[in-house]
Amino acid sequence: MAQTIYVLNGPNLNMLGVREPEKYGAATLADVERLCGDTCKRFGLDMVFRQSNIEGELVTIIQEARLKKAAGIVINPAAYTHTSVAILDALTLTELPVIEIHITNVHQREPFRHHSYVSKVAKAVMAGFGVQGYSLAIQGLAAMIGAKEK
Ligand code: CA2
Repeated sequence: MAQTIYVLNGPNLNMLGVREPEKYGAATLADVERLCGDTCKRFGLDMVFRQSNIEGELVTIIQEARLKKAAGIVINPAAYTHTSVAILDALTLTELPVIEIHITNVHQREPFRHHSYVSKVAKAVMAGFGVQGYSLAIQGLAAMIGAKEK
């Protein structure tokens, strides 16, 4: 049976491609979903792709990933990266491999973006590759969970 990975997106990422294209690029969240789906397909992975603007909803989806026996999580927690102990705790409780991804290089941005709660549990962090980073993050997770390219 195919392994399933969860690709999760935090607040305001539904605005991708609609606002601030100079910072976040022209791709929409639907484009990112397609990119991630194509990458998962290459590795024979099933994908659940979600976005929420609500912290508690993200916690519930993370808990769902564990219940559904997902093989790992790729997450762009957006602003919750820098604020959310609840998301850190939920990710920790899953005991799943977690890859943190950011479209921008957060370390070149405001100091408040330099700290990440999620990094405490992430196996790896991807930042600054634009939306292509999602595909790279999935490829890294695939290697970690032993999914081979078809
Ligand atoms: O670089 C990233 O991927 C971020 O996670 C994006 C977050 C930001 O708070 C993090 O510090 C870094 C912001 C997501 C907001 O997305 C937008 C997309 C288009 C237009 C406006 C916001």
